[in-house]
Amino acid sequence: MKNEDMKKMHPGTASRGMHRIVCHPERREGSFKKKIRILYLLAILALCLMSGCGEKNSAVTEENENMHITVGFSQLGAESDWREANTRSIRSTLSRENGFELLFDDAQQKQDKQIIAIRKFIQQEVDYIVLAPVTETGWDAVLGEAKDAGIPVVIVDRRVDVKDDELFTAWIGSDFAKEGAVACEWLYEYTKAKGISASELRIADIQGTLGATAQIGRTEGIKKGAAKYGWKIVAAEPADYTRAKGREVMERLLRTNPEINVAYCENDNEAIGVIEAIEAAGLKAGADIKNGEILVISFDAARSGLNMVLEGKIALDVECNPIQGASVRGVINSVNEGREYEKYTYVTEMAFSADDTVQSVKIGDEDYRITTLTEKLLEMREY
Ligand code: GZL
Repeated sequence: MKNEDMKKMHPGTASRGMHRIVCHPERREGSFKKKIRILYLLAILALCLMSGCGEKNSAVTEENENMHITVGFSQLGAESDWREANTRSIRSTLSRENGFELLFDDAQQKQDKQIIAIRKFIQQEVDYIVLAPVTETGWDAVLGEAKDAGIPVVIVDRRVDVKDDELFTAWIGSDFAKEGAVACEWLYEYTKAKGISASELRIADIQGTLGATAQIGRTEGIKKGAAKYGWKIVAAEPADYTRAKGREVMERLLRTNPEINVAYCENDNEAIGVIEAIEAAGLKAGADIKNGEILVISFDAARSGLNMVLEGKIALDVECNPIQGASVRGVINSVNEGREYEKYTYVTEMAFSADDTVQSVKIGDEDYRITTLTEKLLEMREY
């Protein structure tokens, strides 16, 4: 091709002789162009591959999505430190990284909202439902609907009282009657060691949400203790596990029953409200009943309650363990893979006291250890 012609083809090209092996601009241009074209083609190919892979990726993502186990979690509320720790435990365990897609609903302590949430999960065709029921009764119909839809239901924390226990797949939670018994056996041993006779005790039972398994078990505990040891329960009122209600109920009871010397609070948030009421009345929360202090017993052993134990304002805090996520995940994975699993799983729990007067109590044949709380122990706790 003539030089002039080549110029026309490739403006800006020049040749410096046809025999030297140089990288002619036009050839460079041609090869440059070719390289660009090749790069361009490679880029397109890569894009196709990418998009193809993208499709594949999206297919894989799609497949991954499909591999995620979808779980609808109906949590009863956010009324206490315990409840928030329970929610954190389950939400952090049923995570996307662990292969779950979690739909969460907070029912603000209303059963009808929980029933609506469960029906919504059924419509969304989730793979599993986790239910933390606000009270024991009223679940037969909606659990029947979940069963008819082929959706296994895992109950956490409180129990459901249903005609057919095949309406739920498994339950994970605490032995609330035992929690109540531990508190009462400690109260008996403690007052005996301090020379306080049973007939001197005037107990206010600040109850949890009426009809909740925790309330039923803990209230049963103090009733049995009173009958067994001759204590007098001068008042029993629900405070819905909240600090505000605990304070309101105790302020009223101190006015109507000034002889109260034991406050049996069915969770830490109530106990903190009760202590506020005691102090607002110019009284003192402590264990020295003989000198007019009001001995406070609590449940949950959340950090907020244990801080009060360290301050000597709560004499005994019986743990109720909210860390249930791993057990829930275990049951769901077992069901998913057709493996054996326990229908009922009890979480492990302890009891913490402000001093070492009582180091263990007898619960049936068991020597149940009472742990004297220290700063160090508190630092090590998860919630
Ligand atoms: C107990 C749980 C109770 C806690 C409260 O398992 O149901 O509900 O004791 C919570 O703190 O509100």
